[in-house]
This record gives sequence, structure tokens and C-alpha cells, in this order.
Amino acid sequence: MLTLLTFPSAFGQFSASPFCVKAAYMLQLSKQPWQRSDLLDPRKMPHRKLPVLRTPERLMPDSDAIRSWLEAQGAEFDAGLSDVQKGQSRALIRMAEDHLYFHIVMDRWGNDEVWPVLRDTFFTTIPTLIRKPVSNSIRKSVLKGLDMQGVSRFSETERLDRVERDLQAISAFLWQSPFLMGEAPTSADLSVGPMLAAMRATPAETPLTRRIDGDKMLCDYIDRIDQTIRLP
Ligand SMILES: N[C@@H](CCC(=O)N[C@@H](CS)C(=O)NCC(=O)O)C(=O)O
Repeated sequence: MLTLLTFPSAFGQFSASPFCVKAAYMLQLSKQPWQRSDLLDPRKMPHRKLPVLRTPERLMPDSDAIRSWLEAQGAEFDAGLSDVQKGQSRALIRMAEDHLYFHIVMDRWGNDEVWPVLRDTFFTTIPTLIRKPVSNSIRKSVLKGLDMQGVSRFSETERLDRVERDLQAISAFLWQSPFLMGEAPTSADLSVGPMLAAMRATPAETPLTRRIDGDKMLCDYIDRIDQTIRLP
């Protein structure tokens, strides 16, 4: 059986990581038998990140590579889409994973109100006595990554404006149909949906959680994906 190595459930989600939720959705849609195995420390994984899929041959890191592997086994995530829709889908995926994602990381790791919750959710395996210094140093390195990526160099107003434009682009598709590319979930939904869900699930009220919570169309969309795919 296939095993999805994933960060544990948190904040009411299958996983705290939207990439792990994406991988779980893909596995569920692929109809292959699979199980989850929870990890808190990805350092021994091939890319030192999760999700990773354990296939009969090897450990497969990266949700995009997992997608390609499942497609090679016969899964079709974009059945019936035109080439233009597939192109739009690719662009939406990159927008979610390479832009919105960093705003979520910023909203979680850069926020002093959220931080204690993260520390006590993600670092429970670190002995209590050294948990604070170890987790503080991990936080520092995540914030350094956000600085290198650039997202933390914007003011909060600028960040919200950038997110807003993406949310409006997503909403333009959702005015047309229940899922981004039509009547059923396709690959774009499997990336965009978990990213919006993660944005909503951050365990403190932030401008981003408020933005999603106050948007009925986006909330209905997040819930629709969950109710359609139904993770175990
Ligand atoms: N490109 C990867 C991204 C996965 C990713 O960024 N995972 C994060 C969690 S959301 C992670 O494992 N971070 C741990 C780390 O960087 O140390 C994918 O699509 O699977």
C-alpha cells in the first residue's frame, strides 16, 4: 500500500501543511489504496520537506513529483480540460504554491500571537526544557527564508494588497463554476483549495484569516472541495 508521509493534523485540517493536504487529495482521487504516516521532523526526508510518498520503489518527495507518479499509474487530475485550461490551471497552481503559500508562512511564523501555538503544535517532540531555545532558532531560520524570498520586506498593507489580487483572480473563476475549471475538482483545486483553507485555519485572528472568513464564496469553495473529496 502507498504511504503518505505527512505533517500531522492541526488547526482542524488533515495536516498543518497545505502541500500535505494536496498530496492526500491527489491520493484519494487516484483511487489507489493509501495510508498516512505522521512525521514532525522532515530532516531525514530526501528534500528535508513533506509531503513524501512511499511507493513500492522509493521515497518520492514533492507534491508535484507525487502528482506525476500517480499520473504515470493512470490517475487523471485534469480530465477533459482544454490546453488553455491546463495552462490556466498551471498558472493558478504556481500562484498558490509560490506566492500565497509564503503569505501563509509569514502570517503564521511572523506573528507573535500565533507563534506560541505553532511552538506547542510543531515542536512537541523536543524536550520541554530546551523547546524554547530550539524552536526560537528554527523560527529565526524560517524568518530569514522569508526575508530572502522577499515577502517579509513588504509592509502589511502591501502584503494584503498582493494577496487580494490573487484572491480576486481565483474568485473570477469561481463566479463561473463551483470548481476552478468547471463542475468537478481538477489539479488547480487541489493546490488552491488547501492554500485558502490553510489561510483560514491559522490559529489566531489575522487580517488573512479575517479576509477568507468574511468571503462566503471562498469559504463555500474550501468546504466544497473537502466535502467532494472526503479525506479519511
Ligand atoms: N515543493 C514542495 C513544497 C513542500 C513544503 O514546502 N513543505 C513544507 C511544509 S508546508 C516543509 O516541509 N517545510 C519543512 C522545512 O522546510 O523544513 C511540494 O510541493 O511538496
